[in-house]
Amino acid sequence: MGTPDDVYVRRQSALMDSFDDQSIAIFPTNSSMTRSRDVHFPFRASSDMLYLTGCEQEECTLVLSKVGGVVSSTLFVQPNDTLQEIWTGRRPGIEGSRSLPVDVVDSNENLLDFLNKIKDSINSIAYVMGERKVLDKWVHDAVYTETRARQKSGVGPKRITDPRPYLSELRLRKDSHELESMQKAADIAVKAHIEAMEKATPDMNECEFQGIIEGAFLSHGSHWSYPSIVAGGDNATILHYHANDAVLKDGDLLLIDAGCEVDGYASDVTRTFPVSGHFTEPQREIYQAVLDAQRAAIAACKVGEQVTAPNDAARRVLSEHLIRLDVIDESMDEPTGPDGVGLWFMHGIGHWLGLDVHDVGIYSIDSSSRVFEPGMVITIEPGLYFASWRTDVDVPERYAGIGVRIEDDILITNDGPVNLTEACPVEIDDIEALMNGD
Ligand SMILES: [Mn+2]
Repeated sequence: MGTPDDVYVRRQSALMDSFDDQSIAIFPTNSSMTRSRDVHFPFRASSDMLYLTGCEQEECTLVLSKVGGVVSSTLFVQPNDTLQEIWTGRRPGIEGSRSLPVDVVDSNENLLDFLNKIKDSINSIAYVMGERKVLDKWVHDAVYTETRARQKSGVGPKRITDPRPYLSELRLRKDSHELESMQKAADIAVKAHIEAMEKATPDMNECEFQGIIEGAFLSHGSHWSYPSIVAGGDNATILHYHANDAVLKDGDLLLIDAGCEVDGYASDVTRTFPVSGHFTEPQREIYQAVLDAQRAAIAACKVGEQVTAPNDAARRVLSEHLIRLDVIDESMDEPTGPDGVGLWFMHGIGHWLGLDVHDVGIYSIDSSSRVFEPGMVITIEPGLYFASWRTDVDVPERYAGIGVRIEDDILITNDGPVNLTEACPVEIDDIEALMNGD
């Protein structure tokens, strides 16, 4: 990872600026999870740990403290254990972790001793209860147990605070190092989607496309950042479709929503294209509506603009198209509302993107929309879905079985929106040209 140590140290200090003096913040990384019996899910360190230290190890805990205005950091890691390492792989251990951007590296065995030693000198603990049992107990006891010393002198922590709102605000605005990783993740995802378009033919199974996409991720040293959605025909109208096992027919559209991860940072891209290489007229009409809506939404991703602006812009454009296409009645009160556009575009316009695919950060402050600031990254992903099997509403015959979503990753800058995934073809002509080798 190309992030210099001082950047991590600055992030640690910025976080501790949120807390009073004489406080600590404790961040255990994720626990390794069992899939079944002896098999574990692939480990992925918690995003907060990656953000604050870049440490990808299992079973470690970061303790940040601020006493007398001085911020210090201690990282507790798994010590070396030859017998364990023969089975599960080499561990950096304490020596091998000294290059990490913290003041002190210590063994997990010493974590509770360390905490007990500093306990009486602190007033508050920032920690997310429930993250790790042994820490839950220590934090609870440290704050609530009335020792004799405490009864006499009142020493020790009195408050548990939630560090997440503060950390979320920091993580929401990406620095140049984070953006470098995000651009790499975007570039790999673009390559994967292009490869899927190039190799598409009717009669392929959705799983074959999943293989192409995820194979491209792996061969570029990456892996998916969320399970890929590979949905042909009517399946594209299921928003979180994961079966990925149907055979595509000539004339079907294929929706692929797939992104990958670099240094923990996610990309999130959706493209919809005809497996035959040619859009039919009805597919063109719906696709162009979604594309125009996406363009309008991206244009609204400007510094100082409310974060609700892209959604409003997309719904306005979709309503114009759907009125023209006779899907929505022109005379209705609220064509952009739930009984108009909302019947066919039922999800949000997008979400923050970063170390998490649905990244941290609130969208409104004091119940009004927050505004875009430089360094924020948001996905813009309008869609239209005409599920032929829907019975709650009359699905227009002409569009039954068509599901289209187009999604790109947009960085907010002072010079306007920057599309990190722009290199992925999106215009009808460009997609058809690519698929037909023109
Ligand atoms: Mn998304």
